[in-house]
Amino acid sequence: MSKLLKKPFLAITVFMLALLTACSGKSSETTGESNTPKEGDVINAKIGVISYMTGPGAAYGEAITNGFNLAQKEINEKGEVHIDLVIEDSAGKQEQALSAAQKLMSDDSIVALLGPTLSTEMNVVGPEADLNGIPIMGTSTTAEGIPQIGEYVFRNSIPEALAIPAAVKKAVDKYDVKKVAILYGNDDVFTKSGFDTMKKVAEDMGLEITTIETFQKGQADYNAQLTKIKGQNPDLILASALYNEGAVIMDQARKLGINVPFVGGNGFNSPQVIEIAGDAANGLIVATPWFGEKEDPKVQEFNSKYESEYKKKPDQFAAQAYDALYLYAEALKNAGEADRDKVKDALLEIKDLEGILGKFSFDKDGDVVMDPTVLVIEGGKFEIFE
Ligand code: 1QQ
Repeated sequence: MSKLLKKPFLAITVFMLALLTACSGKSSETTGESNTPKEGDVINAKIGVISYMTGPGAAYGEAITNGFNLAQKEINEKGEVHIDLVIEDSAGKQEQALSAAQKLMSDDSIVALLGPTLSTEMNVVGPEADLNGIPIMGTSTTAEGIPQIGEYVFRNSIPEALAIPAAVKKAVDKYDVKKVAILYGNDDVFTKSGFDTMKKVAEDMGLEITTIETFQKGQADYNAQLTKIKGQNPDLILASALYNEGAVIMDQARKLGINVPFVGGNGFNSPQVIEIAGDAANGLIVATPWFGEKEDPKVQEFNSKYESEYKKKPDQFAAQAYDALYLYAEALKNAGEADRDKVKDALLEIKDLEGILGKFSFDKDGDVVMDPTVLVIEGGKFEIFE
């Protein structure tokens, strides 16, 4: 449903409640003071964060919370909006993400939520946030259908459906690809969604799919799948995986003598892939809104602040998180107060807000509109793929 349409039943409920209150002769408590903020007032807001901070994918959550913390510091220094962050760990698990979110949304002083990290988690947290009428913004959730969960659900990460076709098309052109093998995790919302897109793109481009292989989270041995793939001699491998499985897959593939390039989705776009797989990561192609080597002064300033604060280079996940907090700060300023509904409406009104990833606007569903850049790992680092 379009986020511009208010839920009609909500309006009816509010009307009925107002009527009941009037009939019972009770009036709601008033302080006699106007709630309208005065010019120059600082808007104080508490924002809840659900992040994958411990467990095998903790590097995603670490980068994400670093991005939030850096943006928070800058925003608070500017003095128009003062943001407090309440951060909860989800450990990448649905149940933990849901209980963290429930704890945060039951606190009326929390105006909005950021996260969770994985689409798998957002699939259970998003509906709950929507039901509770609290805006929630995923900064790394890229599976199909996330913002469509409800009118309060947003994301500032580009969907797999946009990133993967861009990467596959470039790889197919460059390497004159005719045959592809597909490998994906079948127990995760994001890796499954990436697979659906990969299959569709391959079919639309008339490529031969030699085989479709699956794996599960935490799997250590991919030799069975990779041996089968090797026997069919594809020109390119499409792999939909999070970094910890993805890096091991590339390592084992190279050890088996599979030297063709890989195309991965968002999960693969992490420095952790290089850290874990070393030279075996060379030849991995991904599409992303983030390229840290860009000459853009905003990007360079972000890089140097991030590096001096956290002693490492920022990645896509840190950059998306950083921009997301600025989106909320802008929405809070325009809303004029830390009110859940007003912030939700104000997010939709944002047009071309300049971030380090580019200009942000949300479409009617709450998805961002943005062009990805295609990168390849070469010589142990991400470079523009041409
Ligand atoms: C998702 C993703 C992951 C790569 C986030 C870390 O894109 O779960 O949607």
